[in-house]
Amino acid sequence: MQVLLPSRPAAGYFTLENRASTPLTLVGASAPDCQTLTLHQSVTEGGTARMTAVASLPVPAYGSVSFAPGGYHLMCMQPSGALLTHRGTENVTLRFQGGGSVTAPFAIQGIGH
Ligand SMILES: [Cu+2]
Repeated sequence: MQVLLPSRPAAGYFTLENRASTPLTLVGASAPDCQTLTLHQSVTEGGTARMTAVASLPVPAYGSVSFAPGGYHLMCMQPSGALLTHRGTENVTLRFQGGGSVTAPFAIQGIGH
């Protein structure tokens, strides 16, 4: 999770790998120190960068999806707790269509890291 400024939204970057023979659809995310954690995509149109919310994101069988600056990211609104100390990890839960979920620790980084 990347914290830009306290009280500002934080962004989460990761690579989601699907090692199964069936496709997955990511439908949501949550973390204890985010009031909401939503799927976002950065897009550049006519030289202007903006973000849009993504309702769901398919992950192909044996494929992966990258969440990276300039593309998909998790947007943490109203970060609190560990996200404000710029240290440690935040347990992020990813939810998939069909009811499955996975929780993984995300390293917390302040700006400039
Ligand atoms: Cu965003």
